[in-house]
Amino acid sequence: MRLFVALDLPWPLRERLSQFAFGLAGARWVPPENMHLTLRFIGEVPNWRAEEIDLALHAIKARVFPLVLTGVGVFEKAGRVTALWAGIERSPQLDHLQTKVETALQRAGLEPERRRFTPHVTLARLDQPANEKITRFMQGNNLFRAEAFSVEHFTLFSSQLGKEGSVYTAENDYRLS
Ligand code: 3AM
Repeated sequence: MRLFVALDLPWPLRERLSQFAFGLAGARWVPPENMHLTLRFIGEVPNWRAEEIDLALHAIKARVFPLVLTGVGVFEKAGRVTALWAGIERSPQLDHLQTKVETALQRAGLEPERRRFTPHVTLARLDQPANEKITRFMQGNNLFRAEAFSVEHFTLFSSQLGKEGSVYTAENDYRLS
């Protein structure tokens, strides 16, 4: 199974995020049902390891906390824009939860994640040099700020590549208290 741990987003927020989509040739906009905030990408694991991961995630104790999406940005690689995303307001509680997830996964036998946690919600994937349309997207939406929502659980998702793109399935939810 190909797995990742993420936060679900409330539907009204997904609908608001889907309004960012605009005509940008070559951009693959994330459909609302696939929107999420990745806490940790895990990758392909055998079923027995997935069960250990599930147990480790169950053992996490953390508090419900509010989260605000704000601003937009891009990821770039080798001079090409690879993703457009909505940003997250700095949240020590989110960092705390992410650290707990990372610790739990290492306890379940995974190698440490070396990349820094850069919380975001991917809006579109693409692969093109920066251009005027992308600059306008950034400038036009940099004041974006959504209403806070309450993070009450986190989720272990599996991901399958279908004909129409990735299909994510919530394998389990882990409640915060
Ligand atoms: O939260 P986002 O959409 O940025 O890009 C994938 C997605 O991130 C990322 O995991 C999330 C759920 O699929 N992802 C996919 N393959 C990856 C890899 N090999 C990866 N992240 C790191 N390494």
